[in-house]
Amino acid sequence: MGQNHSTPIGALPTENSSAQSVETPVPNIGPDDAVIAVMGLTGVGKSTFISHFCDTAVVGNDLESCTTSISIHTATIDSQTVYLIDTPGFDDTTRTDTDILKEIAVWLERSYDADIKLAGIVYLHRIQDNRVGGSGTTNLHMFRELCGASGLSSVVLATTMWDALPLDKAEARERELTTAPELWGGLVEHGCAVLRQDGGAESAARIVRHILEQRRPVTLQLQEEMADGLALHETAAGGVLKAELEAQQRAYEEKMAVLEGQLGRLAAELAALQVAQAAREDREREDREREVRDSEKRELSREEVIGRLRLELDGLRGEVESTRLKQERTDAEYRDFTTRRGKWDWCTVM
Ligand SMILES: Nc1nc2c(ncn2[C@@H]2O[C@H](COP(=O)(O)OP(=O)(O)OP(=O)(O)O)[C@@H](O)[C@H]2O)c(=O)[nH]1
Ligand SMILES: [Mg+2]
Repeated sequence: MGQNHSTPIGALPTENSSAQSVETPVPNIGPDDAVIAVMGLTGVGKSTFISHFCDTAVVGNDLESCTTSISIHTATIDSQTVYLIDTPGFDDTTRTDTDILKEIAVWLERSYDADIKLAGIVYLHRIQDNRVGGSGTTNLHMFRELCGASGLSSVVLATTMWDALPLDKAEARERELTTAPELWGGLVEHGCAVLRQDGGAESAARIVRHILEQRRPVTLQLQEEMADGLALHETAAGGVLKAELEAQQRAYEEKMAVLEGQLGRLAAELAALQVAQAAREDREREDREREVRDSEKRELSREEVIGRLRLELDGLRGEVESTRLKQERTDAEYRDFTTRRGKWDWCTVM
């Protein structure tokens, strides 16, 4: 493995490639050189795989998709020049699978036009992802259609991250992967080799050598379809993604209908609550008004009582006054009587 360099082709158009110029779509590849594409979901270790041969590959972290456009990395393996094509991973955190397939398809179309044949494809998969669900299944299906039946024999399915699992578990997952028809079983039947990327540069070299030894340059089904003038969405691989998108669209629409139903029910409940709230506020307002009226009434009756009491008091005062007058009169009469009695005493006849 000697002189290495990469040729980024970030300027590649993602649509209608023939209408745009591309700075350096592919290096000057000779008939004895080998071109190997490395594909798979995002984060499976594609750039890491290439970095075992060239220091030009940019490895990402576990959280975000790293490789955003196709780049070509040149390495010399067993005295042979090998061009390793790093591809953006499917199931990207920021781009759709259709967008990524477009980018790969444009590159494949251009290399086909330039009469460059792939020596093979390394399709990487993390061994801990034994359940290839959702986007993984779609990607696998799309990959199968991208290669076509004859292209599959030039594919190595390689599992990465063996250090992330105990060996017995990793081996059990590998068995499940390679035998389940909906996983790799069907691909293996069509001639895909299954190898382990479990030993860094050593196992990576083993995988590349396996492809080089096949000496079976391949034209992929997608390349043939596009050469026949099909648009990407009319190709089998594009059709898989289109069907997936349509299924997703239907699922979204169904979910939307359910959500809209829930929204309608909630809106009706809210309207009923608002009516009840308004009625309660009306009642409370009426209660408050009644209370004010009652208290006014109470105020009134208190004034009446006070007036009555005043009258009674006045009556009593009158009575007291007349009693006092009577008393004074009585006192005066008494005094008068006493005086007169004294006189009478004095006049008593002996
Ligand atoms: N433990 C372990 N980590 C690995 C292995 N291979 C890759 N990684 C780590 O996985 C992360 C993603 O690796 P990349 O090589 O960037 O993955 P990629 O497939 O190129 O990802 P995209 O460019 O986003 O499509 C990095 O942190 C790597 O260090 C492996 O075999 N074992
Ligand atoms: Mg990468």
